[in-house]
Amino acid sequence: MPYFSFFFATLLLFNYIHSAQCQPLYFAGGSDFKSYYTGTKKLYYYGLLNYFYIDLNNLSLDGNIVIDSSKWIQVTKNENTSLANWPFLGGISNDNLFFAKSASYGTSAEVYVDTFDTTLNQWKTNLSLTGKPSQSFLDFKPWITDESTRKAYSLQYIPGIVEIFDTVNYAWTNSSVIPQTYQTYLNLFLSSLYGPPQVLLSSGIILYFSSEPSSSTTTSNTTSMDSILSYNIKTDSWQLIYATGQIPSLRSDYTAVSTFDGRVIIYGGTSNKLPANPPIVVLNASNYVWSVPSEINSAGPLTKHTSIMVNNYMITAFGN
Ligand SMILES: *[C@@H]1O[C@H](CO)[C@@H](O)[C@H](O)[C@H]1NC(C)=O
Ligand SMILES: *[C@@H]1O[C@H](CO)[C@@H](O)[C@H](O)[C@H]1NC(C)=O
Ligand SMILES: *[C@@H]1O[C@H](CO)[C@@H](O)[C@H](O)[C@H]1NC(C)=O
Ligand SMILES: *[C@@H]1O[C@H](CO)[C@@H](O)[C@H](O)[C@H]1NC(C)=O
Ligand SMILES: *[C@@H]1O[C@H](CO)[C@@H](O)[C@H](O)[C@H]1NC(C)=O
Ligand SMILES: CC(=O)N[C@H]1CO[C@H](CO)[C@@H](O)[C@@H]1O
Repeated sequence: MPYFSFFFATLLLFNYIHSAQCQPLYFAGGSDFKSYYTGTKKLYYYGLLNYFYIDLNNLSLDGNIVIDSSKWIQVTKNENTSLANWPFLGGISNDNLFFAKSASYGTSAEVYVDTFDTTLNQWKTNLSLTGKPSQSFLDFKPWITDESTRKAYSLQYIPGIVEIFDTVNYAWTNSSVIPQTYQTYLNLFLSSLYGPPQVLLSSGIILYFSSEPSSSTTTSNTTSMDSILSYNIKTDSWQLIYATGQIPSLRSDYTAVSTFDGRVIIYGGTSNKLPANPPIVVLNASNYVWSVPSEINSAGPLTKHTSIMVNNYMITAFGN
């Protein structure tokens, strides 16, 4: 399958600063960095201690390139901005990053949202919001944005709903509750503290991928990624999808991205304390068949990294 090399190129970001820093234990797990590709062709990396971007307007991605920290353009954090672990993209031009934070866990009484406008380089703190998220909103759970409606989605374990934030009107809503019959699977999709890895397909379906339990106290009956929880943002409905083909083993700390031609690439992670093998597996999102591509210039295993699609390239950075 030589076509695959077209879709997969690794952009190595050598990180001189980050490795010298010690992240607080609290935030261990998952990738310390999240990546965002804005409507203005800037690639943002957000970590709790480091926030910068790379301007891709003048950068050719054809071929493996190394971008050292001299090409990182640092963003100044606002002292009053919340340290949200998982920002999300949004705004009219999809060039704003949003930071939703709850003042104390397990209550929605004080959830506030800050935003950074990447075009104006401007922070706005404590936006005025309509509505609020559900009772047990956990602000470190992943978000995914629909760049056509500018709404962002975050799956929450309790009560088993998706919180929806309209990034133009600053309004909270929520999905229907996951049907009782799928509740037993919820553990599997949310057993990784910082998960689940997720993609939004152009059809409006969010796929949530299962993860290996991150602690020994959680057990799962499944050892493969054959079942995929899906939420349709257009019909507000849930479905459990059974995938076939070369089903990958259950893993943790991997990344999932969707390509423009309807495939999902999962990459890296850890399985049973070893590098997940094979490191790259592709899901055809039309028929839900997994396959293992043959790679050219394999990037090898990686875990706790961040990946994002930029045009036809999956750009992976950080991790170990
Ligand atoms: C892109 O490259 C052109 C020509 O080299 C230069 O004039 C321009 O300032 C660059 N833009 C950015 C954003 O670096
Ligand atoms: C942070 O908040 C304080 C108190 O409201 C204010 O004086 C200060 O200007 C704010 N800093 C920034 C960078 O907005
Ligand atoms: C946000 O603003 C509200 C009032 O609009 C205020 O009660 C609350 O304390 C503010 N929160 C933060 C974290 O600044
Ligand atoms: C997992 O296995 C246990 C014990 O074998 C069983 O009680 C439980 O119902 C199973 N869970 C699922 C989701 O199949
Ligand atoms: C994905 O599945 C669809 C529907 O079965 C099929 O038409 C298409 O060829 C498949 N794509 C690849 C790359 O195998
Ligand atoms: C858990 C929760 O907050 N559920 C809410 C979801 O939104 C509907 C209205 O659309 C509310 O009635 C629910 O209470």
